[in-house]
Amino acid sequence: MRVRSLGAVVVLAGSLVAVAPSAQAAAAPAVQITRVWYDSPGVDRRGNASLNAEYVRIKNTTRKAINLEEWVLHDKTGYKYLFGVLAIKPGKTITVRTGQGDSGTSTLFWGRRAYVWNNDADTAYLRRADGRPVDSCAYRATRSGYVDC
Ligand SMILES: [Ca+2]
Repeated sequence: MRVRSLGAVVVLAGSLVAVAPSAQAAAAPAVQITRVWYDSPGVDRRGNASLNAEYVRIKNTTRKAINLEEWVLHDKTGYKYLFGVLAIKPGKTITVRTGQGDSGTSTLFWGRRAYVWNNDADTAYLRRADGRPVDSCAYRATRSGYVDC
C-alpha cells in the first residue's frame, strides 16, 4: 500500500515537471519588484540620506526594453511614484529611492521628505499606465530591514 501510493506520487511529480516551465513563465511578471528596503539603517530622522537608503528595486525580466512611462509604484496607504519617460533595458534593474536627488536611468528619486515604506509591514505595488497590476511585494518586519521578493 505504501509502495503503491509512493509510485503515484512519482508519476504526479513527473507530470508536474513537464507542465511547470510554461506555467511559471506565464506567471512571472515582465517587470518584477525584487527588493524593498523599507527600514533605512540607523534611526529614522528623515534626513535625505536616510530617506534615500529606503528604496525599491525593480527588474526587467524579459529580453526586451519595457517603457515605464506613467507606470506607478505605490504602497498600501496610497503614496504613488509616477514613472516619467523611461525604458528599462532587458535584464536591468532600476532603483527608486524615497528622498530627493537627480534621477538618471538606473536610479530614480521619489523626491519625498518623509518615508514611504512602513517598517512594520506594507506592500509595494507596481502598475501599468492603465492601472493593470504588474507585480507586488508584501512584507513584514525582519531584522535586516529589507525583503527580497
Ligand atoms: Ca531605520
